[in-house]
Amino acid sequence: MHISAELRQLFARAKRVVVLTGAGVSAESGVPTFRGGGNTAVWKGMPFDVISSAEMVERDLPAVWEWFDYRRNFLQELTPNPAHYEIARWQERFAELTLVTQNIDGLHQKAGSLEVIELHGNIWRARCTACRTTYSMVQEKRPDACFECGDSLRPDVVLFGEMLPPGAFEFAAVRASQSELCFVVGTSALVYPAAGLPEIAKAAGAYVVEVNPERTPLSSLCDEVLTGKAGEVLPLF
Ligand code: BV8
Ligand code: ZN
Repeated sequence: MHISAELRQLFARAKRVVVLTGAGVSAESGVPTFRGGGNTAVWKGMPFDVISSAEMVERDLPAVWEWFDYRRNFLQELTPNPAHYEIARWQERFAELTLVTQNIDGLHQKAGSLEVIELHGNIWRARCTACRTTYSMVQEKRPDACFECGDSLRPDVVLFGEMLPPGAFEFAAVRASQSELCFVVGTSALVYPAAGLPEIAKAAGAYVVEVNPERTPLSSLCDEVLTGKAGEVLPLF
């Protein structure tokens, strides 16, 4: 895999950089990806986009908690990989780095990234279904019901068919429209509106770079495709 001289020069002088990550950036930490690579996260025979859907919260909230409790347990032992640490270091390298992730695993924060825009929420937080009060599950168990209003709690994660956290995508879109350089790392670019961000960056004149062992629907739009694993490619910068 070759990094062009043009990209190296741009990387050296860029001020406004956007990084969009997906499940692939956590793959080398041992987190299963959703698509491709054969280890799709099917659980109890239910494909993830069935159980991670808004209507499952209505239909069977205990099953949704079972699914997310299982994944949190699995994630408990995992640690960031070189890709997460490299992206955390980029906060010092650029005047304005915007990290936008579709991941809910919290590994970017564990690696030291600050102000992470989590478009799909975070698996370590529970949220009240009624008043949206949130409760951290990093150190403690979630309460049985909301302390504020008594209603039931759900994972603070954006499920299929649900709106993204208010303002998250809009803020990310503004940063993408102002960016000079946009890295798209470890995403199959199938889920919207997240997958629309690189298109916004491209339309604004940013140089768009994809880091992925496989090609995606985004590859043809990119200025440069670095074919490889994030944990191996990002430390080359
Ligand atoms: C919304 C949280 C609107 C839960 C997730 C038809 C057409 C277009 C759109 C739609 C449609 N039908 C429905 C929609 C909308 C839908 C959508 O886009 N569906 C897609 C699937 C067609 N979107 C939504 O529902 C969103 N909400 O649109 O609301 C709305 C408007 C008004 C009123 C109400 C609502 C909400 C989407 C969020 C859903 N939640 N996750 C959970 O995690 O369980 S999405 C889920 O997919 C994950 O969050 C994940 O982040 C996301 C994207 O997946 P990726 O991150 O890309 O991961 P994936 O496994 O797919 O790919 C991994 C990649 O890594 C691969 O390319 C692989 O090659 C690469 N890789 C592997 N190893 C490595 C690597 N790369 C680098 N290094 C490696 N080592
Ligand atoms: Zn409440």
